[in-house]
Amino acid sequence: MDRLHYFSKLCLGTLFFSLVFLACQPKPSSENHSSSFQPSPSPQPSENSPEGMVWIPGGEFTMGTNEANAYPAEKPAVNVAVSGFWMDTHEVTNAEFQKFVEETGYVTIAEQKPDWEDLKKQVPPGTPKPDDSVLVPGSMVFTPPPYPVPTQDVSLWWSWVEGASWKHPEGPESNLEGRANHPVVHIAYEDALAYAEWAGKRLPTELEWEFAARGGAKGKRFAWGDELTPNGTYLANTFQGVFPHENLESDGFSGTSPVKSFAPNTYGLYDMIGNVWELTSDWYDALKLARLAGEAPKLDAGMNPCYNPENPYAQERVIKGGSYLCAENYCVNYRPSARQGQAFDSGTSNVGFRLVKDPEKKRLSMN
Ligand SMILES: [Ca+2]
Ligand SMILES: [Ca+2]
Repeated sequence: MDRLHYFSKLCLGTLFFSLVFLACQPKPSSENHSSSFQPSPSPQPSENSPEGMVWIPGGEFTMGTNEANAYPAEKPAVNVAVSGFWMDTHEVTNAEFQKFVEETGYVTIAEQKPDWEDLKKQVPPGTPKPDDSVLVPGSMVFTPPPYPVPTQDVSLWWSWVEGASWKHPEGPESNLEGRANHPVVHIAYEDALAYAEWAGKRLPTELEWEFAARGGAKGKRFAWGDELTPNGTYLANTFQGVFPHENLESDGFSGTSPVKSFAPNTYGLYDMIGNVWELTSDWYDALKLARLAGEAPKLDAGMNPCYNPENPYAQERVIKGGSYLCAENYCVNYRPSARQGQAFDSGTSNVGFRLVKDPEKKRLSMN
């Protein structure tokens, strides 16, 4: 669910919703985020560790899974490799994002009035302009129903909330009091890029993110092993109970949690699994693993790098790691192989990001 989804629904009614969604997004520029094959791990550079970052050595690893009950887009498991890089130990927090906004005056997508001139380029010609009263700044907020609902219809627990933004995660009446160290949310891809430029870092590729999340373990279902809660210990902020109405908070948190509330992985990375989904720089391609394994045609230059059979024309970036909303009875996305598409122009209350940085030598050679 994203804002174009929402406006389409308002403008045209549900009858036309699917058609609008299918035709609404611009074709992205072609990008290649595939890794250069480099089988050996890279030793930590002699340069000083950037503050708040750890060295991820890279190397060859098995991406994806052959698990029978995993989603098709996570299959098959395939050997790939990434070069070493620095990575933030935790998700970007509200305090960090606030510093960026104070220094730059940046205004996020969710805080801006949607521009019909922009939106109409993404819907079929002749689509009527929605009423100005609905073209207002806002974002998608998880709004749990008080009773069990069918889990096929995400609109039963996602609501467009006017005035919701990173500063007001649940809407205008909410604020960040007591949440300085929680991950920032309601961040669209463009917002994350702006922050990254300010911070002198970049978003990780999907391969880099999955390599880092696995912490060097091979073929494990979860980032820490094969059990979700070994010896009854919660190792990530996910959703316990029956999604979406019954949040038991057995892990101690109903929504986002302060970063570093759970044990880090072997690389010293916190909350790679759970808390908030994390944006990567890759376009979402449901056949990515199959293409890497040679089981689906490779994408040629000039072809649309996005492919989502559920939304064939959607333009989405890959998000990884699942969130505080991932439940055993619903999405089960708290695994390193899990991957999902997120509309490039939308944030939600359960998506954030962390950044990476190349070692000095690579940065110099890139300039
Ligand atoms: Ca939780
Ligand atoms: Ca996370």
